[in-house]
Amino acid sequence: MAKYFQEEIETMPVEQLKALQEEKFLKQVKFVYENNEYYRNLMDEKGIKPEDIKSMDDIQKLPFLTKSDLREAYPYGLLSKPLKDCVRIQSTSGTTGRRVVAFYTQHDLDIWEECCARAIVAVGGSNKDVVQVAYGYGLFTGGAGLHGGSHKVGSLTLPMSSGNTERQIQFMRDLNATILCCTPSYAAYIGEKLHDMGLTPDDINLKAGIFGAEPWTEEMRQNIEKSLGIKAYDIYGLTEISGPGVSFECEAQTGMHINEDHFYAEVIDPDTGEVLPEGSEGELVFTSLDKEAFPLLRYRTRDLVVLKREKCPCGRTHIKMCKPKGRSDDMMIIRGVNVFPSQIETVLLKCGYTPNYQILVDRVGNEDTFDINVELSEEQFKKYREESDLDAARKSLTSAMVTMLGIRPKMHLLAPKSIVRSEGKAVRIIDKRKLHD
Ligand code: DLL
Repeated sequence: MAKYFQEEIETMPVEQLKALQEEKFLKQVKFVYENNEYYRNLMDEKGIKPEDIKSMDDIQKLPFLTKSDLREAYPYGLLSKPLKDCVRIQSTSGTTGRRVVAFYTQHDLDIWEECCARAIVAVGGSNKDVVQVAYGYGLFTGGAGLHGGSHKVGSLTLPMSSGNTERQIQFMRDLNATILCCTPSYAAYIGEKLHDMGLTPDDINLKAGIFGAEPWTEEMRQNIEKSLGIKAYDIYGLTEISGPGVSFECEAQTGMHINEDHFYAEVIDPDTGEVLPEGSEGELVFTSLDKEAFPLLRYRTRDLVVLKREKCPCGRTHIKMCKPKGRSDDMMIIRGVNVFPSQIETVLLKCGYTPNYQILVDRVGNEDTFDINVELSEEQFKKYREESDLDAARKSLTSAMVTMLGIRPKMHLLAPKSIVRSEGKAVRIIDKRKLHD
């Protein structure tokens, strides 16, 4: 079975890969300057002409682009091709402010789908597989991206979209799905539902899952692998840069290979914008290298990662990024302490709790309140019959949280099934302080 979708590119010697990136980058800058007024103005303001960009290192002369720039340019401001050459629109979910709309030419779609195809082949997918796509279809890129990738691989594609979980399981069984694609929180829910239906992993044929679109921890990976009897792989991407498949995990499951022939990655200090050396944690910045409709130069993702180029047992040479710790704007500052939802997830799962939780932050007077609701499993619920047992469990979980976070949350242990399940990206944080500001 093929190990790679595009072997030559995926295993290209690093020096050659870097030369390819540089060649494409110089062309991309020129293309953008010539075809996009917004960029031309931005570069003119800085006094930079495409001729000043002579090597990959010169990227540092270019200004960063942020989400608010994209919102300002909505909808057509960053389009670099005439609309008649575009064939697709996708969009971010736009929970805060205006949506970002991304445009694709056929060439852009091909690149994007090839990146997703690489991810599917990396988890052992081939034309013998049945790929169940349970990411949402529509403006969200999850469904469309993995769907297109599955077609490119030649797998039998099951376009379920998200939701209707019992039907997902029925189709999964009846049609022998072997690879499941959805968000990790939805995968956890499917695993739970399988159990509730009296079924076990032996009743399904899945071997792997490609899960992304939201942060998830190693503990969550183990939980999903066990409940579905599969190997769970991470996939990362963002609408602005194309969608899923900007990077993906291979069999090593130790970080995601960035598709460097299409996307150039930098890590910067989010406060100063300084480019950090490989191995440092910082904000991920992407430059597209060969996009047509919606090329972006130095786009700040707000995702916090570490990049590492190391010899990978899978044979791929492309640099790896660690699991994003979360967006810099997902980080909560509670009573002056930085808190990430992923830290809370780690503690919960390590202590044997379910991945069904919600974080509630508010401000009363001048003080932050910090509550975590976590659901008990049926077994725990039965076990903790006495209030004193429940109290002891709550105390021990609280102290594990204090050790991890450095501050004390108020823990609430809830009855099974009391937190709404997610079929897409889970909403983990309710920060009411934002309403007061
Ligand atoms: O979430 C694209 C996608 C779809 C990726 C399906 C993977 C699978 P957006 O809706 O534009 O696009 O959201 C992008 O989601 O900047 C990250 O903050 C977060 N994100 C995406 N993948 C991961 C991941 C899609 N594997 C934003 N781990 C990104 C952590 C992720 N966060």
